[in-house]
This record gives sequence, C-alpha cells and structure tokens, in this order.
Amino acid sequence: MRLFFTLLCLVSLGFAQAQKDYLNESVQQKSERMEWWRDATFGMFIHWGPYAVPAGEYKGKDVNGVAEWIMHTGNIPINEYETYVKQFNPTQFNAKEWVRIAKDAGMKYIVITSKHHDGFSLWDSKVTNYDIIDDAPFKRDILKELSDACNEAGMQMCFYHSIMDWHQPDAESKKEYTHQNTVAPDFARYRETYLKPQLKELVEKYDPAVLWFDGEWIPEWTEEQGRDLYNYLRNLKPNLIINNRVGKGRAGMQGMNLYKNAAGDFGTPEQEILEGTSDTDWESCMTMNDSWGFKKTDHNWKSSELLIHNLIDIAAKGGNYLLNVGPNAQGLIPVASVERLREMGEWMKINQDAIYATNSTKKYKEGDVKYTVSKDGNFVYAIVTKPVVGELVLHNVDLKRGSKIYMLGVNDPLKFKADSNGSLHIEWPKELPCKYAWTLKITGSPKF
Ligand code: FHN
Repeated sequence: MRLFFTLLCLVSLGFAQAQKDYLNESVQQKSERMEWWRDATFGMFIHWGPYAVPAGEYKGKDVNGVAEWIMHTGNIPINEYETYVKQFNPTQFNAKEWVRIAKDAGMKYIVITSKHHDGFSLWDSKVTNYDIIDDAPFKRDILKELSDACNEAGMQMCFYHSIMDWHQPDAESKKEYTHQNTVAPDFARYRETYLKPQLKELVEKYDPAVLWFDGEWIPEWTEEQGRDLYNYLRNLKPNLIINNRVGKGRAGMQGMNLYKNAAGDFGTPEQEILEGTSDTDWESCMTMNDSWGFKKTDHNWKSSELLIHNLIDIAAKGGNYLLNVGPNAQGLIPVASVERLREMGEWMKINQDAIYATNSTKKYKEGDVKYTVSKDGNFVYAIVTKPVVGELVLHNVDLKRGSKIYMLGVNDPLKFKADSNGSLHIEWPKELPCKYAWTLKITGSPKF
C-alpha cells in the first residue's frame, strides 16, 4: 500500500511539474521566443477547405459575404454541406509550388486553416473522420505535404484553428450557425475530447511555429478557457507562438487587447492597420480581394501598389502583415493573387532590408515617407511612397557626419546637402530601381 501511494505521489508530482505556467513569462523570455516572428514581418494566410467547391454560390445564386461562411450565410444544413466535402478533390494542389510563391513574394511564414468554422480537418486526424483522408476523395494529408514543403524551403509552418465548430454537435448551444435543433450540447466535452486532442495532434505531428485561433467570440468560450488552452499548448511546445484570439481579449476587428494580461502573444487587427505604433506585438491580417475563401465572383482585387504600401505602413508601425490567398477547389492559388505576390516579391528583392528585422520609431511618418530603423540602430530607412520631382527634404533623421546616402537598388550614392537645421536635401535620381516605393538607406538615427 505504501508503495502504491509513493508511486501515485511521484506520478502526480511529475504531472504537476510538467504543467508550467507560461502566462507570466518574462519580457526577455517572450522576446527570445518572438524574435523570428518579429523579424519576419510578412506572412501568407491561406483559407482553404470544402467551401472552395461552392465558391460563394448556392442553388445557382451568389451568396452574400465571404465564401468560407457559405454554410451559415447560405443556411445550408450539415448533410447538404457534406456533399461539398465529397466533391473536395484538389488534384492540382502542389505544396512546393505554394511555398515557392510565398517565398518568392518575400513571405517568411505560412498560416493555413487546419480547421475553419465548418469543422472540416485538412489533415489525417485520429479524432474524427471529418477530414481530408476519411471523408473527402482527395485522400492526401494537406498539412503534412505543406509542412514538409515549408521545412524544405526554410519557411515557418503555422495553423489557423477555429474554436467555433459548426459540425460538432457539442460545440455550440445556440445552433445559430448549424441550424440544428439538438438537445443542449456539452461544450466542455467538445473542448476536452475534441478541440484539445486535435490541437495536440497538430502540435505533435506537424510542429507548427504559430497557432492562430479564431471563432473565439461564441458565448461558450471564455478568457479563462483561453488561458488554460494557452498554457496547455505552451506545455506541449514551449516556444510556440499563439495569437490573442485564444482567449476573449481582442477588441473586435481592431484586434488589440481589451485588457493588459489578455491571453495570447500578439494582437490581430483584421482588414485594417493600426493607426500608429504599439507596445504590443501585432499582425494585420487582410485579404487581397474581399473574401478569405475562394469566391468565383469576387474580383475586387487590391492593386500591387496598395499591397506594397500596406506592407510598408505596417512595418513602419512595427507590425506584421498576414496577407491572404484563397485557393480554388482544384488546388490552385488564383492568378490575380499570384501576379500581385510576384510584384511584391520583385519589390522586396530590392527593399527587403527596410522591412525585415527592423524597428519602428516614434515619428515613423513624414509626408509621403515612412521610416524604419535597423535592429542594430546604425541605419534609418526612409521609404518614399510617392514619386519625387527634383529634391526630397527629410527633417527627421540625424545623419552620421561624413556618411553617404544610398537608394536600395542603386549602386552610386545620392547627391545631397544638409542645411543648418540638419535637414537633408536629397537629389532624386533619374533612374529608379523599382516601382511603387523607393528606400533611402541613411547612416544615422531617427530624430524622434
Ligand atoms: O469568421 C472568420 C473569417 O471567416 C476569417 O477566417 C477571418 C480571418 O481571420 N476571421 C473571422 C472573421 O473575423
């Protein structure tokens, strides 16, 4: 008997020791864990699943809103939505090609929907058959192929995962999304026997760098459950990064924390960019057209110039840019997206030093110029977003005496004069190395 209790104590002690509290880690510890993410600045968001089959159309009519919500906005019963699952066979899917497109665009990480609100799993899950191997004709593990391609290319693999689940009977009481009149569900059972086991699978099988939660707004979910889930996942993988939608702390689409110790590592502005800089890490997620999931009638594409200017604005404010693509039911990223990403990559090849691994500065904007600062503090990057005629005057930079000013992509230094106030009068070059925006590399420091 004594031996039994001794063993029981040892086991429970061991378990207790394993459950470390990561909610109160030091600033230094968080900085070390977040460093690659902060340096990366630019990532690809991928919304993909059976909703790519209807692609925004139901019973011959265009369904209003984003395509990945069609089950709800189209009022589609579960058994009818499952017919799209039976048709989801993206035979042209090529993970290496998707990763190449992202890498060539200058993106450093990919966040793909492992499970969106419709509850369908894009990997071979042992927790359910409602997944790409068991219930769809495709029978290939999409997340494994994409993870392997990311690892091969040095790209960070990350997963979006919805807490809300329109397919699991226990997952929501109001049934406003699944139109099911079933008995009162057991949300705790869904959380403990479905949600958490699936997340454990994802962490242990694919080793994601980030878990990007969503669908946390349902009444069944609480900040307390979010804090528990955050710790649970960090105990599975201590250097995992998790967004602030793991709890209830985000302020709607503005995305930043409503209160100081909200669970999660970064804020998540959606379809918008913060007004200014923030002491909290943040990442703006945005679509290239209007829909996250592929929508055949959505041709409202943002220009490459606007996408590049968004990236510059976000980097100057110290954030990350998570730019979305919605692949179609054949497994192809829309041509309009690929074309814009190619142009962004051309720009990044010349100007990336002003975007990656930079810090923001208090006065990050001066007219049509956005500023970033190199991590070592030696250089100021002045990114000019409008063409200049004649000379450009910069007031916000302390130039290191005797140093030169270069435009990234141009070999020879630019001609300039510093006036008695230290303002720099820079002669604009005739030949420009790229379109849409141009970076001046200045040895010195920001005045503000
Ligand atoms: O409902 C989702 C939506 O489908 C999409 O996934 C966006 C992107 O993060 N998040 C939610 C809307 O806020």
